[in-house]
Amino acid sequence: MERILITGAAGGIGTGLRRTLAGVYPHLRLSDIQPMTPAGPGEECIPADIADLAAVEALCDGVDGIIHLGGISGEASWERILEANIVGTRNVFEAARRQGVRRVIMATSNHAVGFYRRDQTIDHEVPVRPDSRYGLSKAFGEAIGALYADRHGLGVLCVRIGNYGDAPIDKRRLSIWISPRDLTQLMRIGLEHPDIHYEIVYGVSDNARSWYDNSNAHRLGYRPEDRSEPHAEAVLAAEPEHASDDIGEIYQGGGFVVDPEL
Ligand code: 15L
Repeated sequence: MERILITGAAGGIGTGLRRTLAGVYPHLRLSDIQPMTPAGPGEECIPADIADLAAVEALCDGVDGIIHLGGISGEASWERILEANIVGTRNVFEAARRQGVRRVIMATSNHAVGFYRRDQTIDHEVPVRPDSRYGLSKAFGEAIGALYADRHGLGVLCVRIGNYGDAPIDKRRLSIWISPRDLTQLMRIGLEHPDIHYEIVYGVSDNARSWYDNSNAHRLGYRPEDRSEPHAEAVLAAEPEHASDDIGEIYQGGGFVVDPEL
């Protein structure tokens, strides 16, 4: 793996990966529709809109692997989700195929399965239960990844990312938090593991309150180094009271299960 393309490089995860992947691969090609901080050593910045297939095809020229973070990272109108997350993700896979890219890491989300209840433990084989238009677009990303793996031989790792950050920020995130170094480890597995055809894993640290059976990630060699539990006391002390009929408290997706437009 010499040249890695990161879409959505200006976002929180993209910015973090620029730091933690620096020097790991000889060349990072960074792209976003939003302004990016200037390229450092081993980086190049190419602004692009992933809804533009020709632009994405040009981005994929000479690329060995893609970390696809681009698109909208939360709930939004159908029109915006369709363009950025459905058309954009289709363009990334199609451009990868045309340019002979070997690996694609699809940054999917806990919201692809956010309508599972918090009293359930789910693994990578459960049917998707999206909690939002956003979650549905991530389920689409997982499905198109399967199609391009099975039909065209791309190696695809779908990472259902929980909540990325330096520390868990609330009670729900104690269950789904992932630290920067743990997510970096998963990205490296996706790019470097010799036998990835099509896999789904959960992008979470070693959290005692996890809702996930992440054995598929462990099978691929994932050994998370961080845990949310040392943060639990402080996080829970700061958590506001929830109303007893708060539907977001029942489901893993939290507030995403309630449509803000209805
Ligand atoms: C996500 O998928 C979002 O991209 C992120 O912004 C958070 O909302 C996260 O899920 C979460 O569930 O905390």
